[in-house]
Amino acid sequence: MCRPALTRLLLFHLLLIKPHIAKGSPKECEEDQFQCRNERCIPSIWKCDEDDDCSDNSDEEDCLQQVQMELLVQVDILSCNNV
Ligand SMILES: [Ca+2]
Repeated sequence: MCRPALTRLLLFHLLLIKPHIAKGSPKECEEDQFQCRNERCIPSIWKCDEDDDCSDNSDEEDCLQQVQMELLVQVDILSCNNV
């Protein structure tokens, strides 16, 4: 069965459970910096560059979420095309 609506609902939930992506905590870091989970500050451009700049890999973890969401969209498309 092709259920793209269900997949979109799933994507919506994924966005809801990761609210800190858009929060951009200005606590200690500059505006153009990303704050790691260990409170370290790195330049935003170091985020999602497949290199562990935070030493706890938190600058790369949000990227995995994006990849997962892109995969879900692809599965959505593929499952509809293959029916
Ligand atoms: Ca990085």
